[in-house]
Amino acid sequence: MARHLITSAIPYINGIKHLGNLVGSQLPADLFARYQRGRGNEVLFLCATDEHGTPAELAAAKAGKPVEEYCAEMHEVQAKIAEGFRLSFDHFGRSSSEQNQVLTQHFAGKLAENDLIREVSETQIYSHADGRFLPDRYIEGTCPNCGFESARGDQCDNCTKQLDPTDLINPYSTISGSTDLEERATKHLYLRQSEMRGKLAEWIDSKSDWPVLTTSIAKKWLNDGDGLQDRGITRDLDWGVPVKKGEQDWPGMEGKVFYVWFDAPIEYIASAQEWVDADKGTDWERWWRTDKGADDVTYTQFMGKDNVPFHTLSFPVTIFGSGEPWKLVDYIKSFNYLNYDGGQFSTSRGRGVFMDQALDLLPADYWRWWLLSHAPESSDSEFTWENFQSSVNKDLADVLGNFVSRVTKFCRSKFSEAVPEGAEYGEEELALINELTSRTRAYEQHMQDMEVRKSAQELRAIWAAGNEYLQTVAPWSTFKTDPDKAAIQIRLALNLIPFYAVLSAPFIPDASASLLASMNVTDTSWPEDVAARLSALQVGHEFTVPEVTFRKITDDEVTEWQETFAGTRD
Ligand code: B3M
Ligand code: ZN
Repeated sequence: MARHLITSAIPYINGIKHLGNLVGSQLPADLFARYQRGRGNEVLFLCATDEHGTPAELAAAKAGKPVEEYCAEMHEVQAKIAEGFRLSFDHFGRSSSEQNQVLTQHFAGKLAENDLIREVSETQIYSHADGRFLPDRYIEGTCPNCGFESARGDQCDNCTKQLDPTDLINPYSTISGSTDLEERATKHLYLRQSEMRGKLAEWIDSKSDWPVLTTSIAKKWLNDGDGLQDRGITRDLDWGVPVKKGEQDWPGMEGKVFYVWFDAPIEYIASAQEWVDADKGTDWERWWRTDKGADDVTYTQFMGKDNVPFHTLSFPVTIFGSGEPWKLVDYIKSFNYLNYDGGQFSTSRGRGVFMDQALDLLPADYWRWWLLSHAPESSDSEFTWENFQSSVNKDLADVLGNFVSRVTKFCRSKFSEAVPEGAEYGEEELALINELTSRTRAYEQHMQDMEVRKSAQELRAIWAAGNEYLQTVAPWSTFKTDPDKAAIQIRLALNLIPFYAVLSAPFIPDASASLLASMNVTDTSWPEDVAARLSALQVGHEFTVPEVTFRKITDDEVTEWQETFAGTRD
């Protein structure tokens, strides 16, 4: 049995995420986790909320709440929505946990011991209007790399370059908008990333099987003259992990916290500790320490492309630099952006569909199917309501849903709600079984390779093959002249339903469970032997005709939803 450690980028705590965020990390990670569990492998699937830094402070201030309280509430909100989308995390942790605090301070201590941290006296931006230092996201300005005019203090959204606030041209405070800023002296810790250039390059070069999107971004920043500059890892904020060297105080660093991007990836590890402390598991080191059993773990990370530099450069520096046997990522699956109807999703302008709103409109499976089958893998992709309507109506309602409904209703009306008696499968049946065997093997390969769109295409073809078979053999006509033969055709078609349910479970888990329940089937094991599975339902096996599996989306709904989500949410 293989062992898979799977993490999704941990979403910021400030507000509810949109569908573009979902499809860029959590959802494909869930697909892969469900698939690996389906294959009988051992899986630890972790996520968390990313609770530190200025975004959290700003959002709490806007909500008029103390930041601890705001984070605790928003964590519950995000956890509930994740459950609504059936994201099957083994644990959904919090980067503000005690476990992460201790571990973050531990890593900082090790890095200091290994001479990978230096103290720097530097100038930082002080805002007269706001009466405070302005760290990263409290400042915006023009990107020195690409000229983008609203680059944030820590990263340019346009070219993904990691920045320091003082790099920005024409900076202004995002709190007050003031440009009355002054550079003042203060002391900070820097991670000596540049020391690791050789080691990182060697590591990235050894990953020839990684998606080009991942390695091209990593190599770009690695080879770019200043892409791997030493990075400030402390901030003048109240909210965050207090700067310490292991358990010891760090002279001169009083009142400072670690930068959010330093502690956030460490939460991947801390989340496993939280999982044990919550009594959901027993041994987290077995997943994370190569000296304690994690050497046979395959670790896969899922994230949007803007997060790639932090996972291919900064976090590996923390891991390598600790000199301790932590499990290093084996595969990074990254995604481009999903756009919304001719533009970008915008959290601030409420443009596009947010996770809570989506679930108010339709059940999770509808969204899961569309998002995964249109995952922005090789390029950015776009959500439009027409495209969503057409995918749902064709793939889910016409192909899968209609197949199930026709077969079960026909059986009930001509035979009974049980598998009818009949002779052996004939040529047409065996041909379909052959086709499905080879398609299932192709599907498995795509799922294993995390080729999300190709997997969806193959699954759709598997559903369609059943429909085509039904269309060709036409049991409703056969029945008039040869009821025995119609019984065979229906028996195979009935067997296809639980087979489809098991194969489709990673994409549409709720529909899968309800199809299995209607078919009275409890065997959810993977169909290694397709032929055997397609004759598993015995003559006389009872079922009930399922409720409508997927309904169609109407033109009126499309019109209404287009208006509703054009950008008004406050
Ligand atoms: N919270 C950014 C994001 O949600 C950031 C990811 C952290 S992964 C350690 O896209
Ligand atoms: Zn830029």
